Amino acid sequence: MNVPEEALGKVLVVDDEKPLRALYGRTLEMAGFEARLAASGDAALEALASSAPDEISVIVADINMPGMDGMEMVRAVRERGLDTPVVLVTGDPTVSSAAKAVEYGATRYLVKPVAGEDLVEAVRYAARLHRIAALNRHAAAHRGSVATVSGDRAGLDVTLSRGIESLWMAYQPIVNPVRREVVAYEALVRTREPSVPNPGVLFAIAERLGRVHEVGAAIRADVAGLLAAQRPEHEIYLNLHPLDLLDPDLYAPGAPLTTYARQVVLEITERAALEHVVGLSERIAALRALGYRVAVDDLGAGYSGLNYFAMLSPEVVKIDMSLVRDLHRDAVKRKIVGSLCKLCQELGMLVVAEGVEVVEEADAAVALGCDLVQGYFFAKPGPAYPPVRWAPEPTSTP
Ligand code: G
Ligand code: MN
Repeated sequence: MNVPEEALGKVLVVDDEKPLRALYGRTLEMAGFEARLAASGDAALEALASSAPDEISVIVADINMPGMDGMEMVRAVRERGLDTPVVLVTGDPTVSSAAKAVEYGATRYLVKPVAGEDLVEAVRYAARLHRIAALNRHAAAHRGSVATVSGDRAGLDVTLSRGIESLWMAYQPIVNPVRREVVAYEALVRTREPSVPNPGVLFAIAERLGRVHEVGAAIRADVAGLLAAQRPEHEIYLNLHPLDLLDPDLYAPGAPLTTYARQVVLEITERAALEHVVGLSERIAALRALGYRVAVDDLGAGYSGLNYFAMLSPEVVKIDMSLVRDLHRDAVKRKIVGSLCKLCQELGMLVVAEGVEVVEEADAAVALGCDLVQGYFFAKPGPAYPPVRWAPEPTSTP
Protein backbone atom coordinates (compact mmCIF):
# COMPACT_ATOMS: atom_id res chain seq x y z
CA MET A 1 0.00 0.00 0.00
CA ASN A 2 1.14 3.52 -0.79
CA VAL A 3 2.02 6.03 1.85
CA PRO A 4 -1.21 8.03 2.29
CA GLU A 5 -1.15 11.34 0.45
CA GLU A 6 -2.22 13.08 3.68
CA ALA A 7 1.36 12.61 4.78
CA LEU A 8 2.26 15.16 2.13
CA GLY A 9 0.29 17.86 3.94
CA LYS A 10 -2.20 20.59 3.15
CA VAL A 11 -2.66 22.42 -0.11
CA LEU A 12 -3.68 26.07 -0.13
CA VAL A 13 -5.77 26.85 -3.22
CA VAL A 14 -5.93 30.54 -4.20
CA ASP A 15 -8.27 31.72 -6.95
CA ASP A 16 -10.59 34.71 -7.12
CA GLU A 17 -13.17 32.64 -8.99
CA LYS A 18 -15.18 30.65 -6.49
CA PRO A 19 -16.22 27.75 -8.79
CA LEU A 20 -12.63 27.21 -9.84
CA ARG A 21 -11.15 27.12 -6.36
CA ALA A 22 -13.94 24.79 -5.27
CA LEU A 23 -13.21 22.52 -8.23
CA TYR A 24 -9.45 22.44 -7.58
CA GLY A 25 -10.13 21.78 -3.89
CA ARG A 26 -12.44 18.83 -4.63
CA THR A 27 -10.01 17.37 -7.17
CA LEU A 28 -7.16 17.50 -4.69
CA GLU A 29 -9.24 16.08 -1.84
CA MET A 30 -10.25 13.17 -4.06
CA ALA A 31 -6.54 12.50 -4.58
CA GLY A 32 -6.09 12.38 -0.81
CA PHE A 33 -4.84 15.90 -0.09
CA GLU A 34 -6.39 18.23 2.40
CA ALA A 35 -7.35 21.49 0.68
CA ARG A 36 -7.79 24.98 2.12
CA LEU A 37 -9.36 27.63 -0.06
CA ALA A 38 -8.53 31.33 -0.31
CA ALA A 39 -10.21 33.94 -2.52
CA SER A 40 -7.25 36.33 -2.83
CA GLY A 41 -3.52 36.69 -2.34
CA ASP A 42 -4.10 38.56 0.90
CA ALA A 43 -6.40 35.85 2.22
CA ALA A 44 -3.77 33.25 1.29
CA LEU A 45 -1.07 35.11 3.20
CA GLU A 46 -3.39 35.25 6.22
CA ALA A 47 -3.96 31.51 5.98
CA LEU A 48 -0.21 30.95 5.82
CA ALA A 49 0.38 33.21 8.79
CA SER A 50 -2.14 31.30 10.88
CA SER A 51 -0.71 27.86 10.10
CA ALA A 52 2.22 26.05 11.63
CA PRO A 53 5.55 26.07 9.75
CA ASP A 54 5.49 23.39 7.05
CA GLU A 55 1.76 22.74 7.66
CA ILE A 56 0.92 24.03 4.17
CA SER A 57 3.04 21.94 1.85
CA VAL A 58 1.92 23.39 -1.50
CA ILE A 59 0.21 26.54 -2.75
CA VAL A 60 -1.84 26.47 -5.96
CA ALA A 61 -2.48 30.03 -7.12
CA ASP A 62 -4.09 31.81 -10.03
CA ILE A 63 -1.78 34.39 -11.62
CA ASN A 64 -4.46 36.85 -12.69
CA MET A 65 -6.31 37.98 -9.62
CA PRO A 66 -7.50 41.43 -8.59
CA GLY A 67 -5.32 42.96 -5.87
CA MET A 68 -2.22 40.90 -5.23
CA ASP A 69 -1.61 38.69 -8.24
CA GLY A 70 0.02 35.27 -8.23
CA MET A 71 3.54 36.52 -8.95
CA GLU A 72 3.35 39.10 -6.18
CA MET A 73 2.08 36.38 -3.92
CA VAL A 74 5.12 34.20 -4.63
CA ARG A 75 7.33 37.11 -3.67
CA ALA A 76 5.33 37.83 -0.53
CA VAL A 77 5.56 34.17 0.48
CA ARG A 78 9.34 34.19 0.02
CA GLU A 79 9.50 37.45 1.95
CA ARG A 80 8.11 35.56 4.90
CA GLY A 81 11.09 33.24 4.64
CA LEU A 82 9.01 30.36 3.32
CA ASP A 83 10.14 28.05 0.54
CA THR A 84 6.67 26.52 0.13
CA PRO A 85 6.36 25.33 -3.47
CA VAL A 86 3.85 27.29 -5.56
CA VAL A 87 1.98 25.95 -8.57
CA LEU A 88 0.81 28.90 -10.65
CA VAL A 89 -2.25 28.70 -12.88
CA THR A 90 -3.06 31.11 -15.68
CA GLY A 91 -5.47 31.64 -18.50
CA ASP A 92 -2.86 33.58 -20.45
CA PRO A 93 -0.16 31.14 -21.50
CA THR A 94 2.50 33.51 -22.81
CA VAL A 95 6.00 32.16 -22.78
CA SER A 96 7.33 35.22 -21.01
CA SER A 97 4.97 34.86 -18.08
CA ALA A 98 5.80 31.15 -17.78
CA ALA A 99 9.50 31.94 -17.70
CA LYS A 100 8.90 34.74 -15.25
CA ALA A 101 6.77 32.51 -13.04
CA VAL A 102 9.54 29.97 -12.72
CA GLU A 103 12.23 32.59 -12.31
CA TYR A 104 10.24 34.07 -9.47
CA GLY A 105 10.13 30.82 -7.64
CA ALA A 106 7.04 29.02 -8.93
CA THR A 107 7.54 25.28 -9.03
CA ARG A 108 5.14 24.47 -11.84
CA TYR A 109 3.03 26.40 -14.27
CA LEU A 110 -0.39 25.20 -15.45
CA VAL A 111 -2.57 26.65 -18.18
CA LYS A 112 -6.36 26.85 -17.89
CA PRO A 113 -8.43 24.81 -18.38
CA VAL A 114 -6.47 22.57 -16.03
CA ALA A 115 -7.11 18.83 -16.30
CA GLY A 116 -7.66 17.24 -12.89
CA GLU A 117 -4.85 14.74 -13.33
CA ASP A 118 -2.38 17.47 -14.31
CA LEU A 119 -3.27 19.43 -11.20
CA VAL A 120 -2.82 16.37 -8.99
CA GLU A 121 0.44 15.44 -10.66
CA ALA A 122 1.84 18.98 -10.27
CA VAL A 123 0.79 19.14 -6.62
CA ARG A 124 2.23 15.70 -5.82
CA TYR A 125 5.53 16.75 -7.35
CA ALA A 126 5.50 20.05 -5.42
CA ALA A 127 4.61 18.28 -2.17
CA ARG A 128 7.60 15.97 -2.56
CA LEU A 129 9.83 18.96 -3.16
CA HIS A 130 8.45 20.48 -0.01
CA ARG A 131 9.30 17.39 2.00
CA ILE A 132 12.82 17.34 0.64
CA ALA A 133 13.22 21.01 1.54
CA ALA A 134 11.83 20.38 5.02
CA LEU A 135 14.23 17.46 5.55
CA ASN A 136 17.10 19.54 4.26
CA ARG A 137 16.25 22.28 6.77
CA HIS A 138 16.07 19.67 9.46
CA ALA A 139 19.52 18.37 8.58
CA ALA A 140 20.93 21.88 8.46
CA ALA A 141 19.42 22.66 11.87
CA HIS A 142 20.92 19.42 13.16
CA ARG A 143 24.36 20.44 11.98
CA GLY A 144 23.74 23.81 13.64
CA SER A 145 24.31 25.73 10.44
CA VAL A 146 22.80 29.13 9.78
CA ALA A 147 19.69 29.60 7.69
CA THR A 148 20.42 28.73 4.09
CA VAL A 149 19.82 31.10 1.24
CA SER A 150 16.80 30.01 -0.73
CA GLY A 151 17.77 29.49 -4.33
CA ASP A 152 15.06 31.07 -6.44
CA ARG A 153 15.12 34.62 -7.67
CA ALA A 154 12.28 36.01 -5.57
CA GLY A 155 13.80 34.49 -2.43
CA LEU A 156 17.27 35.84 -3.20
CA ASP A 157 15.83 39.26 -4.03
CA VAL A 158 14.27 39.44 -0.61
CA THR A 159 17.37 38.06 1.09
CA LEU A 160 19.56 40.65 -0.61
CA SER A 161 17.19 43.50 0.20
CA ARG A 162 17.29 42.44 3.84
CA GLY A 163 21.06 42.23 3.66
CA ILE A 164 21.28 45.75 2.28
CA GLU A 165 18.79 47.14 4.81
CA SER A 166 20.71 45.62 7.70
CA LEU A 167 24.11 46.50 6.28
CA TRP A 168 26.73 47.98 8.59
CA MET A 169 30.41 48.67 8.27
CA ALA A 170 33.09 47.16 10.47
CA TYR A 171 36.39 49.02 10.73
CA GLN A 172 39.85 47.59 11.26
CA PRO A 173 42.82 49.81 12.05
CA ILE A 174 45.82 50.06 9.75
CA VAL A 175 48.72 51.12 11.89
CA ASN A 176 52.28 52.30 11.98
CA PRO A 177 53.51 50.01 14.74
CA VAL A 178 56.80 51.83 15.21
CA ARG A 179 55.21 55.20 15.83
CA ARG A 180 52.15 53.59 17.45
CA GLU A 181 49.88 55.54 15.21
CA VAL A 182 46.59 54.62 13.59
CA VAL A 183 46.94 55.83 10.03
CA ALA A 184 43.73 54.47 8.55
CA TYR A 185 40.79 52.13 9.04
CA GLU A 186 39.71 49.60 6.46
CA ALA A 187 35.91 49.57 6.15
CA LEU A 188 34.55 46.04 5.78
CA VAL A 189 30.93 45.35 4.94
CA ARG A 190 28.78 43.23 7.27
CA THR A 191 25.05 42.51 7.47
CA ARG A 192 22.74 41.55 10.30
CA GLU A 193 20.85 39.18 7.99
CA PRO A 194 21.67 35.61 9.14
CA SER A 195 21.41 34.16 5.64
CA VAL A 196 24.07 36.60 4.45
CA PRO A 197 26.83 35.59 6.86
CA ASN A 198 29.76 37.25 5.08
CA PRO A 199 30.64 39.70 2.29
CA GLY A 200 31.37 36.78 -0.04
CA VAL A 201 27.76 35.60 0.14
CA LEU A 202 26.47 39.18 -0.10
CA PHE A 203 28.32 39.80 -3.35
CA ALA A 204 27.63 36.34 -4.75
CA ILE A 205 23.89 37.01 -4.43
CA ALA A 206 24.22 40.58 -5.71
CA GLU A 207 26.19 39.36 -8.73
CA ARG A 208 23.59 36.75 -9.49
CA LEU A 209 20.80 39.31 -9.32
CA GLY A 210 22.67 42.09 -11.11
CA ARG A 211 22.42 44.28 -8.00
CA VAL A 212 26.11 44.85 -7.24
CA HIS A 213 25.83 48.61 -7.80
CA GLU A 214 23.08 48.83 -5.22
CA VAL A 215 25.30 47.15 -2.64
CA GLY A 216 28.29 49.33 -3.54
CA ALA A 217 26.23 52.52 -3.30
CA ALA A 218 24.82 51.46 0.08
CA ILE A 219 28.35 50.80 1.36
CA ARG A 220 29.65 54.18 0.14
CA ALA A 221 26.64 55.97 1.60
CA ASP A 222 27.23 54.30 4.96
CA VAL A 223 30.91 55.24 5.03
CA ALA A 224 30.11 58.79 3.91
CA GLY A 225 27.54 59.04 6.70
CA LEU A 226 30.16 58.21 9.28
CA LEU A 227 32.64 60.67 7.81
CA ALA A 228 29.97 63.39 7.78
CA ALA A 229 29.10 62.75 11.43
CA GLN A 230 32.67 63.16 12.64
CA ARG A 231 35.42 63.92 10.23
CA PRO A 232 38.39 61.96 11.54
CA GLU A 233 42.12 62.50 11.08
CA HIS A 234 42.70 59.06 9.67
CA GLU A 235 42.08 57.74 6.19
CA ILE A 236 39.48 55.20 5.15
CA TYR A 237 40.37 52.19 3.02
CA LEU A 238 37.38 50.82 1.17
CA ASN A 239 37.08 47.64 -0.91
CA LEU A 240 35.67 48.18 -4.35
CA HIS A 241 33.94 45.42 -6.29
CA PRO A 242 35.29 45.49 -9.87
CA LEU A 243 31.76 46.04 -11.17
CA ASP A 244 31.52 49.17 -9.00
CA LEU A 245 33.97 50.67 -11.47
CA LEU A 246 31.14 50.60 -14.02
CA ASP A 247 28.71 52.47 -11.77
CA PRO A 248 28.28 56.15 -12.77
CA ASP A 249 27.39 56.93 -9.14
CA LEU A 250 31.00 56.22 -8.15
CA TYR A 251 32.14 59.15 -10.29
CA ALA A 252 29.23 61.50 -9.62
CA PRO A 253 30.38 64.81 -8.14
CA GLY A 254 27.28 64.83 -5.94
CA ALA A 255 27.59 61.22 -4.71
CA PRO A 256 27.89 60.96 -0.93
CA LEU A 257 31.46 59.66 -0.80
CA THR A 258 32.86 62.02 -3.45
CA THR A 259 33.05 64.83 -0.87
CA TYR A 260 35.53 62.75 1.12
CA ALA A 261 37.48 61.26 -1.80
CA ARG A 262 40.80 62.77 -0.68
CA GLN A 263 40.54 60.83 2.53
CA VAL A 264 39.68 57.53 0.88
CA VAL A 265 41.84 54.77 -0.58
CA LEU A 266 39.91 52.40 -2.83
CA GLU A 267 41.13 48.81 -2.57
CA ILE A 268 40.96 46.74 -5.71
CA THR A 269 41.72 43.08 -5.38
CA GLU A 270 43.87 41.14 -7.78
CA ARG A 271 41.29 38.38 -7.77
CA ALA A 272 38.77 40.82 -9.18
CA ALA A 273 37.61 40.32 -12.74
CA LEU A 274 39.03 43.57 -14.03
CA GLU A 275 39.03 42.30 -17.59
CA HIS A 276 35.27 43.00 -17.66
CA VAL A 277 35.86 46.66 -16.95
CA VAL A 278 35.99 48.54 -20.22
CA GLY A 279 38.04 51.71 -20.14
CA LEU A 280 39.79 50.72 -16.93
CA SER A 281 42.62 53.26 -17.25
CA GLU A 282 40.23 56.14 -17.91
CA ARG A 283 38.05 55.11 -15.00
CA ILE A 284 40.99 54.93 -12.62
CA ALA A 285 42.14 58.33 -13.88
CA ALA A 286 38.66 59.73 -13.25
CA LEU A 287 38.75 58.42 -9.69
CA ARG A 288 42.14 60.03 -9.13
CA ALA A 289 40.80 63.30 -10.52
CA LEU A 290 38.14 63.18 -7.81
CA GLY A 291 40.87 62.74 -5.19
CA TYR A 292 40.68 59.02 -4.53
CA ARG A 293 43.81 56.94 -4.19
CA VAL A 294 44.03 53.32 -5.23
CA ALA A 295 45.36 50.26 -3.45
CA VAL A 296 46.00 46.84 -4.90
CA ASP A 297 44.55 44.42 -2.36
CA ASP A 298 45.63 40.84 -1.62
CA LEU A 299 48.95 41.09 -3.45
CA GLY A 300 50.65 37.73 -3.36
CA ALA A 301 47.46 35.70 -3.05
CA GLY A 302 48.28 34.52 -6.53
CA TYR A 303 44.93 35.26 -8.11
CA SER A 304 45.82 36.64 -11.49
CA GLY A 305 49.42 37.58 -11.95
CA LEU A 306 50.02 41.27 -12.12
CA ASN A 307 48.35 42.09 -15.41
CA TYR A 308 46.57 45.09 -14.05
CA PHE A 309 49.20 46.36 -11.69
CA ALA A 310 50.69 48.76 -14.21
CA MET A 311 47.29 49.97 -15.33
CA LEU A 312 46.23 50.72 -11.78
CA SER A 313 49.64 52.12 -10.76
CA PRO A 314 48.45 52.05 -7.16
CA GLU A 315 49.56 54.45 -4.44
CA VAL A 316 49.26 51.62 -1.93
CA VAL A 317 49.95 47.88 -2.04
CA LYS A 318 48.44 45.48 0.47
CA ILE A 319 50.29 42.22 0.96
CA ASP A 320 47.96 39.26 1.33
CA MET A 321 47.78 37.57 4.68
CA SER A 322 48.88 34.25 3.20
CA LEU A 323 52.33 35.79 2.75
CA VAL A 324 52.25 37.38 6.19
CA ARG A 325 51.33 34.23 8.07
CA ASP A 326 54.44 32.88 9.86
CA LEU A 327 56.59 35.49 8.14
CA HIS A 328 59.09 35.35 11.00
CA ARG A 329 59.51 31.60 10.54
CA ASP A 330 59.42 31.27 6.75
CA ALA A 331 62.55 32.30 4.88
CA VAL A 332 60.89 32.06 1.44
CA LYS A 333 58.06 34.36 2.44
CA ARG A 334 60.57 36.81 3.91
CA LYS A 335 62.46 36.85 0.67
CA ILE A 336 59.26 37.53 -1.34
CA VAL A 337 57.94 40.19 1.01
CA GLY A 338 61.36 41.85 1.22
CA SER A 339 61.62 42.02 -2.56
CA LEU A 340 58.05 43.31 -2.93
CA CYS A 341 58.70 46.04 -0.36
CA LYS A 342 61.87 47.11 -2.10
CA LEU A 343 60.21 47.28 -5.53
CA CYS A 344 57.17 49.12 -4.25
CA GLN A 345 59.28 51.65 -2.42
CA GLU A 346 61.24 52.29 -5.57
CA LEU A 347 57.92 52.96 -7.29
CA GLY A 348 56.87 55.28 -4.47
CA MET A 349 54.14 52.98 -3.21
CA LEU A 350 53.15 52.49 0.39
CA VAL A 351 53.16 48.86 1.58
CA VAL A 352 50.66 47.44 4.06
CA ALA A 353 51.02 43.94 5.50
CA GLU A 354 47.60 42.40 6.10
CA GLY A 355 46.43 39.70 8.48
CA VAL A 356 49.04 40.17 11.20
CA GLU A 357 47.99 37.89 14.02
CA VAL A 358 51.08 37.76 16.22
CA VAL A 359 53.60 40.42 17.16
CA GLU A 360 56.44 38.47 15.53
CA GLU A 361 54.73 38.83 12.14
CA ALA A 362 54.42 42.58 12.64
CA ASP A 363 58.08 42.87 13.62
CA ALA A 364 59.18 40.81 10.62
CA ALA A 365 57.00 42.86 8.24
CA VAL A 366 58.46 46.12 9.51
CA ALA A 367 62.02 44.76 9.35
CA LEU A 368 61.43 43.80 5.71
CA GLY A 369 60.23 47.28 4.80
CA CYS A 370 56.44 47.26 5.20
CA ASP A 371 55.23 50.74 6.10
CA LEU A 372 52.00 49.78 7.79
CA VAL A 373 50.41 46.67 9.29
CA GLN A 374 46.87 45.48 9.87
CA GLY A 375 45.44 42.40 11.51
CA TYR A 376 43.80 40.69 14.45
CA PHE A 377 46.86 41.28 16.60
CA PHE A 378 46.12 45.02 16.68
CA ALA A 379 42.34 44.82 16.40
CA LYS A 380 39.63 42.72 14.84
CA PRO A 381 37.21 44.58 12.58
CA GLY A 382 34.43 46.10 14.67
CA PRO A 383 32.01 49.02 14.98
CA ALA A 384 33.68 52.39 14.42
CA TYR A 385 36.29 52.45 15.78
CA PRO A 386 37.74 49.44 17.61
CA PRO A 387 40.50 50.08 20.17
CA VAL A 388 44.04 49.12 19.17
CA ARG A 389 46.32 46.81 21.09
CA TRP A 390 49.97 47.80 20.80
CA ALA A 391 52.89 45.47 21.28
CA PRO A 392 54.62 45.93 24.65
CA GLU A 393 57.32 48.61 24.56
CA PRO A 394 60.76 47.08 24.10
CA THR A 395 62.37 46.98 27.52
CA SER A 396 64.92 49.77 27.58
CA THR A 397 68.44 48.68 28.40
CA PRO A 398 70.05 50.67 31.20
O1 G B 1 40.24 40.91 0.95
P1 G B 1 40.49 41.75 2.17
O2 G B 1 41.93 41.88 2.46
O3 G B 1 39.76 43.05 2.14
O4 G B 1 39.84 40.89 3.36
C1 G B 1 39.91 41.31 4.66
C2 G B 1 39.30 40.23 5.50
O5 G B 1 40.29 39.61 6.33
C3 G B 1 38.24 40.74 6.44
O6 G B 1 37.09 39.95 6.33
C4 G B 1 38.84 40.63 7.81
O7 G B 1 37.85 40.31 8.76
C5 G B 1 39.86 39.54 7.65
N1 G B 1 41.02 39.75 8.53
C6 G B 1 41.52 40.93 8.93
N2 G B 1 42.62 40.75 9.73
C7 G B 1 42.80 39.42 9.82
C8 G B 1 43.75 38.59 10.51
O8 G B 1 44.66 39.05 11.21
N3 G B 1 43.62 37.24 10.35
C9 G B 1 42.64 36.70 9.59
N4 G B 1 42.59 35.36 9.50
N5 G B 1 41.72 37.43 8.94
C10 G B 1 41.79 38.79 9.04
MN1 MN C 1 40.72 44.79 1.65
